[in-house]
Amino acid sequence: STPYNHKAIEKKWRERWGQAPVNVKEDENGKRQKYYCLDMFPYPSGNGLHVGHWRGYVISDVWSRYKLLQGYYIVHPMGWDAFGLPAENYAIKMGVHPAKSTAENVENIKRQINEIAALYDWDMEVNTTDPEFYKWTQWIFVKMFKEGLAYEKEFPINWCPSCKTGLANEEVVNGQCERCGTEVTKKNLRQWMLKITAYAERLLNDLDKLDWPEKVKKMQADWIGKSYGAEVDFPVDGRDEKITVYTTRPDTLYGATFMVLAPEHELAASLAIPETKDAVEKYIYDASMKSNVDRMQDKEKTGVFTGSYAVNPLNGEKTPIWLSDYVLADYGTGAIMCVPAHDDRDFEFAKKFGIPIVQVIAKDGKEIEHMTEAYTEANGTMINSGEWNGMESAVLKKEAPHTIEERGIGKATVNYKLRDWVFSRQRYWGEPIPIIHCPDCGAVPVPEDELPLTLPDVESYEPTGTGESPLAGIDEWVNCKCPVCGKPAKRETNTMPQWAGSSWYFLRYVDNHNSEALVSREKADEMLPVDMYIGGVEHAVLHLLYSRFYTKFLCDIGAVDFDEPFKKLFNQGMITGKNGIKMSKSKGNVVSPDDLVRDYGCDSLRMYELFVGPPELDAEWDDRGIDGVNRFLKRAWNLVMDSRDKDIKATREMIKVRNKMVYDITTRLDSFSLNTVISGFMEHNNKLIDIARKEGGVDKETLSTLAVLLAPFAPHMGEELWEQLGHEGSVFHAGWPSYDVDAMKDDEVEVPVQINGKTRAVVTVPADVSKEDAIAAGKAAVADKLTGTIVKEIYVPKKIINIVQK
Ligand code: ANZ
Ligand code: ZN
Repeated sequence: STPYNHKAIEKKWRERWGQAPVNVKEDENGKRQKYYCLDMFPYPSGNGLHVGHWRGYVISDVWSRYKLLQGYYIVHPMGWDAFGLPAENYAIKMGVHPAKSTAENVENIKRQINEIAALYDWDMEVNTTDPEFYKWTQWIFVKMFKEGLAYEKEFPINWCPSCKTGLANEEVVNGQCERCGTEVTKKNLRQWMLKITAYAERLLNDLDKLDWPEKVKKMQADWIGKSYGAEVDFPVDGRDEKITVYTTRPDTLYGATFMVLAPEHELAASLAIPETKDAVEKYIYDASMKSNVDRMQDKEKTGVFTGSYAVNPLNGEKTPIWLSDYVLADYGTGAIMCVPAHDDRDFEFAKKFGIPIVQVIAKDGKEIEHMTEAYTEANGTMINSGEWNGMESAVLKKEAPHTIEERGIGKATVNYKLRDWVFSRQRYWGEPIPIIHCPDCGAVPVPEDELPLTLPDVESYEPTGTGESPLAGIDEWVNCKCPVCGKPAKRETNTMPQWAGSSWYFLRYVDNHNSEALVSREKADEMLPVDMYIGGVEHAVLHLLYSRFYTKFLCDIGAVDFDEPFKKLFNQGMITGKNGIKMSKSKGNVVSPDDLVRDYGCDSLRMYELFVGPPELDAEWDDRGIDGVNRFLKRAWNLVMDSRDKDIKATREMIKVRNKMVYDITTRLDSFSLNTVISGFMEHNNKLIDIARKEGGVDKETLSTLAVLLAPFAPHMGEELWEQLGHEGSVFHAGWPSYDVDAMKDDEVEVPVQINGKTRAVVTVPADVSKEDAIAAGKAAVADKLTGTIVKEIYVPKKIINIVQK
């Protein structure tokens, strides 16, 4: 029969699908329910796709086609996250307008993505740099401004000296710029901020609603970082001011032997006395040059004594006030009470500067004689703590905030680690922030009906490094009229961060040409929210948190009526080059899909992308493995082609393998164990080949079932086999097969059990039972008659069990 010819088959089906798409909203059973399967949309870089990029797209397409076969209508769009640095850097180097290079890259990558044969609906395409798209990115900003959620603030922010732009906290990874890896510094700049902290509690609580990997939920919960504690007021000795500290451990108040203020604390400089003035001022200046991450890292503690004292409000003792950069200005109150006996950082600081250490919690009530490290557990009995002595610290930890409130020396608090989002960038290639600065009216939003505020052309894309974007150099753009009072005013020249468009793009796909609304209610009701989101884990606290925030905001202003964007999330691992090294052009280890598609076909590459390893883990790429997958497809092809015209009647064994195969593929697919789906196919296919050898072929229903099961993975092959087996229409309308658990059971046989040649009992065992198991079953059935010494045990498969005893 004809050998498997991937080129001919794949070409044929691409053309057919072009004429009669398989993803239909309605079929003979009526309207289909929607299923929205979303990929994290790519950045259209000039480097093109490698086999690593294929992985996520293949996973999402397999899932979409599986849902299609289950009877859903699939919403499966694709688009471009195209603002950002790479296009801008290219413009700086080559002098090509980012819009032009972006358009070229989009065209190229689109062609490459189409090689995957995924079900994308290109009518839904969006591009974040399209003014018709970013009109709505700007509209959301204006709405946030009107709700008081977008505001201006001047403070020292994270600054990348290489990208010459400010960064959000989420973009600083291990002290380095998430984009370029340069050490992040600080810069005092006027910023646009988004008040994501207003949503902290909801962002935390609603994690419970989500069918997401626990790991990602935990990362978000930790990033939001809710803690309970207290703010306690310490009067400054001999002055009118008081210092409010934030503590999660008010139970340790009696152990507070000193205080530390962040160098930026408003009282910091004024607490100096003449003898300490110079040292204090120098310390404050030095700290202003360091980044938060540097300050938090486990380096040797530095600090300076101010010369002033505060009074512990519980025991009236005087505690020295220090400055140190391990206390952050923008967390809590920027001032802490230090309990060296029970906090590692305070312990280290006290040791270094010779400050007394007073233990207040004792395990088993015993005080430690020589403390070599802080006792950081919150369990034990209170000591050295006045009226609290003898209490269980765990109990006190809960009660202390309220006690403090009752005594009027502070208040119970809830605190979050989450900070407001630094939302302005001093770069060219981004959405202009639609704000006008008027000398009389202040910051005024661009009227909604004048959006989009388009990004003007500039002569130099080069970041200025002055803290202003290149837009600041275009006078005719900057100078404008105040929309409120009509007086001369100036445009905001900062642009939005890379994340602005990606925080809501998934809403726009379903109504991408709407000029009246971000998305119409009808379209939103019909197709949103996202049922399954597939992408890399690296966005856990960036994009995935920002999108949840945007969706909640849009829900609050009535633009959509759900407040979580992604019901289910799957994070695929990375495909790496040899030795686990990330694939990249600069490392020279990129494997292009083109040759593999040419030599083995799209179907083989799709299946091999899944076969390389558990989809949630990183996997090392090895070209050679694709051969095995290709061989499997050839064997499946030959099996079907050899049996197809023979009209074989189904045997019990064929029915058993068929049901077991449906069961294995379905349950493994449902649990996203995609690599074992592929090995399952190989295994069952081999069984069918063995049966075909014995029986002259395999029945048509079993072969048809194989074609349907294969279709999500190898769609061309699935369609072709389905047609070769004589079926009308697309395999994707065949319905996903079901299985019968009873039919999967092994056959059983009744076997007589003999002792010394005489039948004493009959046992029922699986037809393919092992010798050991058969004899064990036989012996159990005649146990009361086995009185002698057993000298021989015989099992003739399916016929007889014979025990010889003396
Ligand atoms: C006294 C104390 C005793 C503390 C003890 C801890 C252990 P989380 O859980 O992360 O919120 N802290 C407060 N503000 C700070 C700032 N701006 N910079 C650096 N550290 C700060 O941590 C809260 C604890 O971190 C607070 O509780 C405070 O130290 C410190 F045995 O107060 B604790
Ligand atoms: Zn004005």
